[in-house]
Amino acid sequence: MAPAWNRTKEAARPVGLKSDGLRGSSKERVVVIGVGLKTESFVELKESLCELEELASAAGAEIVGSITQCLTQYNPATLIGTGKVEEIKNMISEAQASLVIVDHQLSGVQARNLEREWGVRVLDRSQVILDIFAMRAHTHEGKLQVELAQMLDQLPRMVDAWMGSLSRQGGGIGTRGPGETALEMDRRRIRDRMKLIRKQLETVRKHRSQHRASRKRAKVPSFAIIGYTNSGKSTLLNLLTQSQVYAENQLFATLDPTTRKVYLPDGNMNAVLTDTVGFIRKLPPNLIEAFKATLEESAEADILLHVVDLSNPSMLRQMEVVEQLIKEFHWDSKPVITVFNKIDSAPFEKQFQVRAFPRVFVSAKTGEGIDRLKRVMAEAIQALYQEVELFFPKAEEHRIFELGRETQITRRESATQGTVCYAHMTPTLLSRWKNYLVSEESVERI
Ligand SMILES: Nc1nc2c(ncn2[C@@H]2O[C@H](COP(=O)(O)OP(=O)(O)OP(=O)(O)O)[C@@H](O)[C@H]2O)c(=O)[nH]1
Ligand SMILES: [Mg+2]
Repeated sequence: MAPAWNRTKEAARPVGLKSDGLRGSSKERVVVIGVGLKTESFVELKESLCELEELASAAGAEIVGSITQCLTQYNPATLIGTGKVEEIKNMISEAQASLVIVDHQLSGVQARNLEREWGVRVLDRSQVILDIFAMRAHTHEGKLQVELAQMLDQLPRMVDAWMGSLSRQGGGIGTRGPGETALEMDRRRIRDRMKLIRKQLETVRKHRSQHRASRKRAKVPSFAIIGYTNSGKSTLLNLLTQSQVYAENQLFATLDPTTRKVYLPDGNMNAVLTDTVGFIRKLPPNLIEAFKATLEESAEADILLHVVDLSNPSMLRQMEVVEQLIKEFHWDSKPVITVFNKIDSAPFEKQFQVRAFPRVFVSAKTGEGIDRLKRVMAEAIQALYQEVELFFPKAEEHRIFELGRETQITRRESATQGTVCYAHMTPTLLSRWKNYLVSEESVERI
């Protein structure tokens, strides 16, 4: 079987682990390797490796060996040191493994060199995550996004591996020819397909944004449920909205966003709640890029509900990972309610370990704490809207009609140069209308 980085035709299907019997009876025997620098935290390396084992199991593997190495610097040819390569070779043959997964990004050259040394397939963490995503993608949109992520992942690896083989031949004369053409053809085919997928995804994005716009016109506040994978996001959505979306004890059970109405009796108001794909440490950047349409659902939400698994021993690190991604996605201007879930299976003292505010402790399984969560959500909506003053010069007064469709205009006053409007705004809305905000300079124009 061709290595993952070279299996261009299978892009739409799982590329990493066996796509046939693995998810049935015969499990692939896998050795996992944790790699880090000596300057980095060993605890983090171990936690990440445990997570990789879970990921591999989720992809249908049986872990038959696990090993770590802390290096002063990475080896460009094999990532890990030559002694370790030898040690792992023995481990593979003793454990009769057929696949090795490295908990670190591998270049095409490194993957190919290691495959040669060990005589088995070698994958990295990103490829396993992509593999799980490929397995879980059921909708047309989900499948397209996974395929795009896999292609984005493959392209540099192909070039990388090819360049590696050229350098071993010494480069220059004799290195050009049909091989290069084949690589070019493969790359061109992938690029053409990527172009097509991107076009199709653009249509999906447009469709979604029209939906969101109509919700905005109806002035329905929105919440996005985000958090580490398996923290209980979908279970919470089901409880809050009496829905039946798929929730299971597995990593990345949810891929596609689901939006449902939630009624908050305390504030006597409606809101919408969106559940999306979970996060994980070392989330492959290609996945983030490919899942733009999905992530936009959260990006457009007024308030974030960050669901944290209080019973997980790595809870604090998981929170850090999510908080870091919130920053990376530029969602940090949004209000966040931290929802500590699974209180039914966490020791009570754990509730004193956390510092986030505002926060709510719940069990999405038993329903404990849900009424308080709804109250906090209603308060957050009320706090969301601030009244701002906007000035529209005469030439742009037509935009007041548009504003009125998006939010409530409480007052209008005619001025010599245009119109002043007072309107209720959420931070998301405000960022779109900021050019009209009354500032010191605009006071002079009014
Ligand atoms: N004990 C306990 N288990 C819970 C609670 N909430 C969710 N779970 C369990 O946690 C597992 C994951 O739940 P999901 O709702 O699928 O988690 P998720 O965050 O949507 O996960 P992904 O979609 O995979 O990212 C399931 O087995 C749930 O039954 C809770 O409050 N207490
Ligand atoms: Mg889910």
